[in-house]
This record gives sequence, C-alpha cells and structure tokens, in this order.
Amino acid sequence: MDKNKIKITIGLLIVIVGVFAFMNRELMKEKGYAHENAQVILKEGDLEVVLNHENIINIGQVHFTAILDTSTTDPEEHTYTGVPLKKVIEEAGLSLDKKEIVIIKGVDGYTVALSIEEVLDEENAFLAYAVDGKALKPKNRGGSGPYQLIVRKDQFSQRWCKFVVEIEVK
Ligand SMILES: Nc1nc2c(c(=O)[nH]1)N[C@H]1C(S)=C(S)[C@@H](COP(=O)(O)O)O[C@H]1N2
Ligand SMILES: [Mo]
Repeated sequence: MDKNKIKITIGLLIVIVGVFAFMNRELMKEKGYAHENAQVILKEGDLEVVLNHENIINIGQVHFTAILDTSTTDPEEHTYTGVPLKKVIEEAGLSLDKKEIVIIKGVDGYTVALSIEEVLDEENAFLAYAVDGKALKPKNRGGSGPYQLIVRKDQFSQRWCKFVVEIEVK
C-alpha cells in the first residue's frame, strides 16, 4: 500500500470512530435526560413513547413486599411502592401480543430480559419508585431509582434493574 492509501484509510477510520462516538453520546444524552427527569422510554419496533412520573403514578400505585438479597446484605423484606410492569407497557399503548421478551435497561447500560409470562404475572414484575415509604433516589444521589425493576419471584436481585430508563417489547 502506498503512503496516500494508508493516510486515507487512517483518516476514514478516525471519521468512523468519531461518528460512532457522537451517536453513542446522543444516545447517552437521551437516557441521561430520561433518568434525570424521572422518565421512562418505551419501545416497540420504531415506536417510542415517553412516560413521565405523573403518567406512571396515574396507573395506580400498589404496595407490595419483596425480599432484597444482594452480595453485600442478608435477605431482608422491604415494602415497595410502584406499578405492575404490564400496566406500564399498556399505559404506553404498546402491545404484548405475539411478543417474546421485554428488555429493561438502566442508565448505566445494565440490561435485564423478562419473558412475556413473567411480565403478564402482575404479582411478579413491578416498576417501583419507593421503598419503605421513601422515594427511590436517582443514581447520582446514591439511590437505585428513580425507577427500579422488582422481580419478586427472583430469589436473588441480579435482575432487579436499578435506574430504569428504557423498556422495550420484542
Ligand atoms: N442498573 C443496574 N442494576 C443492577 C445492577 C447494576 O450494576 N446496574 N446490578 C445487579 C446486581 S448483580 C445486584 S446483586 C443487585 C444489587 O446490586 P447492589 O448491591 O450493587 O445494589 O442489583 C442488580 N441491578
Ligand atoms: Mo450481584
């Protein structure tokens, strides 16, 4: 390869990396915005619906207990406040018909998948916004919120996605 070709190749690579970095930054901005404003982005194919805190509260809050068990704590029962995940999806006008999974993402990129059966179980999968009567704080204030996925029937809390910003049905 002559020097010019090498230069052009390197130049192209720099542009490509730059474009991806920019796209990623735009993506992070969108999720960061949702996180800071207590919004959740719901997706189904090309359709995107944003729910804010008022929309989520209007679904009708429920109180439920769940056992929190992390690597650093012993199992403890807590009372959470939130809404069944299924109702959040319905509130956004999305359909679970003929879908296979629901993918939940945190602002830190943490991703959890639930089967449709798990989502349809209104005693199992919840989007919580308070624990023991206190609002879940966002990440920068040391909390696990403003929204956290609670999967009551999971013995360990790996799938309890903190800082939820996106819910996609597939
Ligand atoms: N967004 C997000 N949610 C998450 C995680 C994470 O890194 N990011 N870690 C998971 C794991 S492995 C556990 S055990 C629980 C509790 O994690 P913590 O003890 O760090 O709060 O949160 C789960 N949810
Ligand atoms: Mo963990």
